[in-house]
Amino acid sequence: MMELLTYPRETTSLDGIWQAIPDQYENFENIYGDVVDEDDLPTGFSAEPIYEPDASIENDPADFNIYDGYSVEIPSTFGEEIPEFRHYEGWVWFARTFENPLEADDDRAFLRFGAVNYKADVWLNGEKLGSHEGGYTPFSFDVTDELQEGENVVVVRMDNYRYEDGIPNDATDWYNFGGINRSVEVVTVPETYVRNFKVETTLDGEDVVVSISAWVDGADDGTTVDASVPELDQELELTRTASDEAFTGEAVLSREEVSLWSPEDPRLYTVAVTAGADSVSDEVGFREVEVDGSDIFLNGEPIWLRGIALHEESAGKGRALDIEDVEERFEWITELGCNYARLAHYPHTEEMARKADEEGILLWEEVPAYWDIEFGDEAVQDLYRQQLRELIQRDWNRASVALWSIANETDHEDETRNKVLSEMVEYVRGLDDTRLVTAACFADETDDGIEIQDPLEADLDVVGINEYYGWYYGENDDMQHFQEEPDGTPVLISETGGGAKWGKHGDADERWTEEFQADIYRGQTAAVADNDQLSGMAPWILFDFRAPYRQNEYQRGYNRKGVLDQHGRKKQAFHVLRNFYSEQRRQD
Ligand code: GCB
Repeated sequence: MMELLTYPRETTSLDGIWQAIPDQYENFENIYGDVVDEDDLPTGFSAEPIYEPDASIENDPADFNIYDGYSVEIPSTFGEEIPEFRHYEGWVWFARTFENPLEADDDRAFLRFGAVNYKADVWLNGEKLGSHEGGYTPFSFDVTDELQEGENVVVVRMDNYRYEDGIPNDATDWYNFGGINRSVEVVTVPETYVRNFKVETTLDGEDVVVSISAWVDGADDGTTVDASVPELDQELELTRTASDEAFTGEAVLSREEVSLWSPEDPRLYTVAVTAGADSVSDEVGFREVEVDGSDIFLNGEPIWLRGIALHEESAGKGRALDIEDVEERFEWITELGCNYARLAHYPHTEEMARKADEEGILLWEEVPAYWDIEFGDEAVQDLYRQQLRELIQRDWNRASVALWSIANETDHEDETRNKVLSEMVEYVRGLDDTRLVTAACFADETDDGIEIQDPLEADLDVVGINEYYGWYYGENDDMQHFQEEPDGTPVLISETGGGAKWGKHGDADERWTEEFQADIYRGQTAAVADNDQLSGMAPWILFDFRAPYRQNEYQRGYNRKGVLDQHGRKKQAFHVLRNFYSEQRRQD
């Protein structure tokens, strides 16, 4: 299944006020569940029109009336919108009406959700469109046949239970923010339309080879598909050899005429693709990222990644970031002197990658295969591939995205995990082999020092190591004992750090003080600076985030490892890291 590319299109937004009703006892299933039987409906309900109280029933109490729910703004995190449901996990029904946006009879229409955490069942005018599992990636339904003249009603049953066989599973060190967390829109397209396209850049000596692939639905033998890069005077016809394949073409440019995308010069070009009456365009940077020996290269030059990790969260808004939140995050990242950020532990809003493209920040993007996933379960493997696919097909035109991370802290002594992760690496490469595949792994302590013993190293382009020397174990500067392998796989420190309560001061050996945390950063940065196998770091983490596991007197529901607190107030470690990065920059 190819993800529908919607961003470069004009769409009809269904953001705004929706009605929402929590359904803790799962009462509503009778209406919209698989068995819709009028006789089974609780008193006060009728199936048509949806959820309207039955006027023929005297004193109809209409205990649940979708037109009389809580009014919530979409996108949003449900528990943040309705404070009395702040910690609720379970079913919530959402509904709204909208006018049919179709303009011509032969247009097709899709209903697209940016993300619903965690499961969504969707109906349009009483017809079930389908279901989706996975809280962080987009999905869409073809609604051409279900749309009716005039008013339409869309109903979503959101389910934010945590599941043992989910991805993530039921235990995470982040908050379970349920809701329609990202935008909803109706996308209308002509009968023949570009479902998605992919732009890939490779450097060959002085040549910059730009390959474009376009997936066109409804194409026949007579359909012509063209691509252009107007600023570079490029126009090419894309062709295909079989009807189930993508249309492809290649432009060979010279390095002199193209400004390659980089953190120093994040140049974007408009790339347009036309298929019959349909035309889409996007802003795309041309660049090449690869590894050679123990180094990561951008456009043929080695690069050291000065990063920071972050969750997708904003105080009082949960996971539903707006554009001001996105901008604020990049202001902090830039102020730290970063050229790189790890978007942990799941796909963040696509606005993050778009902003990173503009700002010149390389990204690590990740799916939430976190801790104890049921890797042996085939349905879980399908869900795993689905989430990888939905992320990759959403962001594969973002120059900023350099690394696809397939997992975080999974057990490398588990044979099933080793086999499945190895398969996932190949799956990712099959979708996109122009980026680096990575995972956040553990290093092991051996008689020789600290080493990577995870067999996945052999499959990955880059190994991430999560280590907490100076916090959970060991000394701040223990990473100096990390054993370099000559020409070994490049390693990024994907996590390191410690907790501090903003404003708590004391000695550097007093846990939870800013001084204690700053000292960890001093030790860690000194230990990693001179190791040839290390290609960068992304300490844990930019700002404090909600975490139900963390309940001591300094935490009270927050993981306090941020170099900022949840309100954006700086701790001392912020300055230590910024100074280290400015020193690194001088050496570059
Ligand atoms: C980790 C996890 C991260 C946690 C962090 C911590 O290794 O990957 O999700 O929040 O440690 O604070 O312990």
